[in-house]
Amino acid sequence: MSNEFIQVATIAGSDSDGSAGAQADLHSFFARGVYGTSILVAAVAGNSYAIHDAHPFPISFIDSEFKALADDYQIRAVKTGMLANEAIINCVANNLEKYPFGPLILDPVIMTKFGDELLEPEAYEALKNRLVPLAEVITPNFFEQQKLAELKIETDEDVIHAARKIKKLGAKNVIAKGRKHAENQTIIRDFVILEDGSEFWLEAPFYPTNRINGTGDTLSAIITAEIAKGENVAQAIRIAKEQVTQAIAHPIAVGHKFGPINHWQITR
Ligand code: PXL
Repeated sequence: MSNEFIQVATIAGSDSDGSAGAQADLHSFFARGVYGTSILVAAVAGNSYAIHDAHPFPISFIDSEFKALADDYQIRAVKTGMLANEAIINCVANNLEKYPFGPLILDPVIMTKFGDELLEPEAYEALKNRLVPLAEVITPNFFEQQKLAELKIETDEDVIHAARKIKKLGAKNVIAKGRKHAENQTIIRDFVILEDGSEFWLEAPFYPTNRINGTGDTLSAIITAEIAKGENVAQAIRIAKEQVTQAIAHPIAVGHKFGPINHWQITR
């Protein structure tokens, strides 16, 4: 009786302006009708201009957060966001190996699309060796594809090559998120490889707006919610992509520069 309502967790940093990180994840979980918990591993002082400061939390405290949830709640799927450093990655991997939190949706946050670093370079190996092999789904952006696959990406063929390399690192399903790279571009394409080896491009219109903070966080959070509800991975990815597109298509006026996407557009 006590844990029938579907529960999920985000393991992430707090973003003070609410546009990304744990805050965006919790908005997304709420919007898709699942109960969201949050294991915070760091806090960021950010606004729509930039990230101005960041502090990782103590490992013993992160362990306590895992234990508190594991002792009482039944987490059916879990996602990660900003993990800041190697010690936190190892702590998260240890706890995910210890507690049954369900499938892991790994948003391998290394750098934001605006170029802010959210993971120390010394931690890349731990990310690859400890967390990628645990991932049911991994959602690298352009920078993260280059770092994880250790290659420079210029063409569609490079994206395909990188995604295949990342799958070989042990992630079951890969979404290599696309980016805008040409002035006249009207479509953004993500490349997907599913566990069974099937591959496809997922397309969405490009909207010329600065209000795109939290796009990747929201995509991976919605995938987490849908997988917790029992959707298959391919359908979870399609739902997430559609919902995020709506949240970008109808911007809200918050902040002066790179504002948040609109989570009120995410429907159940
Ligand atoms: O969107 C990436 C991201 C993740 N987590 C935190 C952030 C950001 C971007 O600003 O602040 C805490």
